[in-house]
Amino acid sequence: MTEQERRIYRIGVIPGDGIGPEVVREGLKVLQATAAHEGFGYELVHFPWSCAYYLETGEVMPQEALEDYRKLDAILFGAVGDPRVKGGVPERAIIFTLRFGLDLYVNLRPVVLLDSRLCPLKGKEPRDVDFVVVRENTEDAYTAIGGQLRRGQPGEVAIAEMIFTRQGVERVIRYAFELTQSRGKRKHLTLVDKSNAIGAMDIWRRVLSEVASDYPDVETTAIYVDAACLYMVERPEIFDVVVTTNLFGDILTDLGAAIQGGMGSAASGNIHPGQTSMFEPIHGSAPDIAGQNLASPIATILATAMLLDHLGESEGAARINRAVREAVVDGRIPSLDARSGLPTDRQGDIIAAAVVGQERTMSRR
Ligand code: GGG
Repeated sequence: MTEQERRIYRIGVIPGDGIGPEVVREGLKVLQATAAHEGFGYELVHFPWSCAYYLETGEVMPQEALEDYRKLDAILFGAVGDPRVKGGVPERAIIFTLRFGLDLYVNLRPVVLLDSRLCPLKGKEPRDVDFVVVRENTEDAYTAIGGQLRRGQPGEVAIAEMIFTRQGVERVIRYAFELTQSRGKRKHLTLVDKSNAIGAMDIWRRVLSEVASDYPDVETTAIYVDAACLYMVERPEIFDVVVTTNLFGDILTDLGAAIQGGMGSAASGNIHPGQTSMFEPIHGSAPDIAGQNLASPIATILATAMLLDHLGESEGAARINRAVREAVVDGRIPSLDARSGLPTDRQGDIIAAAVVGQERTMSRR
């Protein structure tokens, strides 16, 4: 193979705070093993943005960083948050700047139970918890339209507007339809909203039914978010693809993480199809266990698989997903939280070895 024929990707890396650097290290270890096996190359571009950087310099992430990101194929992000910095500051400066600045309008969050022992729901098997949430990622109450009046006074007023644009709703619904078709499972798309109480949300139902005529093979249902919470616990098997608003998607996917085995298992992609996109575990920086080699790197490793899928390296992505599934099912990875008894770096070693087919030679700690 000539150098020109070789696929070479530029991947940005933002480890962030707390357990972020530890879990990202393992994601990169698995990336390296997968690249060697699949025959693609990559260049890593490291960024220091974090609360630690903020405490040192007074800035979390410069706006100009967006220009650097546009030259990349994808970004792997760990986590931000530090007890010394007010909550919301690093999230807005890094995560929201990336999502809004790069117009990453899809937040893709698979909810997949790998083994029944990880599920807190009685009698549920992997076939019952296997769906994906498509969360709109650039609108809703996250646009910071609103404000505060008489802050801190008895007559204080706080306003946060929920913004839904026709273009924003339609593009994410179309993405969800395409995904439902390509998954080839039940071809069922569920819209989650609260249009009975919040009248403006009926834009979601109207756009869903208009766009549905372009996808006659996809069956659709629309349910309210309160019912969605109930069904996710009582009968998660009804879901195939879920499309929802930014705020509801944020909340629902933490519930999704819980039913698939915990926050250490939940990966996500912040995606603009065909453009630089960002992949991250949905968990935060967990400062209480940071630096102790205790955190589960599995969510970050699965986010790395999503990143490869986005780059078109679907075989490499599938290898990682298979390696994780097998290691969880046969107990080499006993759980997906900090109580697994298996150090973070050993878990990365196990998955990296499994990706290249050496899993049977790896010994338990
Ligand atoms: N990877 C997602 C992420 O870092 N989210 C930020 C967050 O949840 N911060 C609060 C925290 O770390 O507790």
